[in-house]
Amino acid sequence: MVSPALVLPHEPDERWHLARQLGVEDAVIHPLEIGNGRTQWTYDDLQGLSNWLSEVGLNFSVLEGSVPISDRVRLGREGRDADIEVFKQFLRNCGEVGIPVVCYDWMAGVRWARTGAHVEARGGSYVTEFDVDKTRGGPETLPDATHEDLWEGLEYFLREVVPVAEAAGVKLGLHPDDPPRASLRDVPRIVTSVENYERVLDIYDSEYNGVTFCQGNFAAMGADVPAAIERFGDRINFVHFRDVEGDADRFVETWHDDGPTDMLAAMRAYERHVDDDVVMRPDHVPTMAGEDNSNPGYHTNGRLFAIGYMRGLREQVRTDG
Ligand SMILES: [Mn+2]
Repeated sequence: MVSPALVLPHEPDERWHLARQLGVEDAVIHPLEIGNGRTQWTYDDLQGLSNWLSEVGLNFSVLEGSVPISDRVRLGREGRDADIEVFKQFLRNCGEVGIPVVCYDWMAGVRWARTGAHVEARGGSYVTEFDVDKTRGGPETLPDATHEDLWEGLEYFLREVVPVAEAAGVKLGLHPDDPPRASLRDVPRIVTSVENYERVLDIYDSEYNGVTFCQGNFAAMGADVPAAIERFGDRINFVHFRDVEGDADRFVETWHDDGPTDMLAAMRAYERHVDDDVVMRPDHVPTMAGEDNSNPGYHTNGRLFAIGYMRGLREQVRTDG
């Protein structure tokens, strides 16, 4: 059984109340900046936000933005131990506040990438696209990074931090590289296939070393989505519900009810194989009429639609038994 959740701002506004009106109780906090240019959470920030959320009946269920992992940690470079200590203290703080899941990623240098954000979809709504032929240039800050650097960095990181996560009671969910390509703009990537996830899970065998199942990325990998959900099962700690049309070279995002993946079969797989306390949020929704597309994928109306659709799918799965 999975619960629909929403990305909410880290300060209260009407979206907190829209969530409650939709019957959503689980908040996913995903800011890129906490305020005044700061990007790192203190214990007081986290506790204050948790108190604020609980006042309106929301759980602080997942933290996925401003998670302190540096590229020197990801690439195993000089100085990583000091940065890993920062992450360990961050995990302990999350545990003290009672945040059960932290979502992180292993994308060095180039973050999630799209080559277009004004692709027309149903009724003149906008979705994003990726086309590898439209990507240009490499970042200047990552000379000579290799796949092996990333693997070694991730292995070292997980051996250091998973015991701390276990002690703190905070589960980790590794988000796929988006798009899931072996390299992007000359920077290597490793979180790009079901097989590579198996390797990640084997590095440290613990439910605290888990997956953020960002469904659209698994679709872009060419994976059988329901089969992958069953395969990872109780190692899935968080879900991003979305779909794409295409593959890792070229895709467009779709409305949740209008993509190629069998979303009912996916929901059935989550209900059967994933732990009860896992939350699922809509990811990358279409921009709808009246919205300015200044933050593609993250406007409000498409999320309201997605939550209704997710709840309907879940009800169908439960009715089918
Ligand atoms: Mn995602």
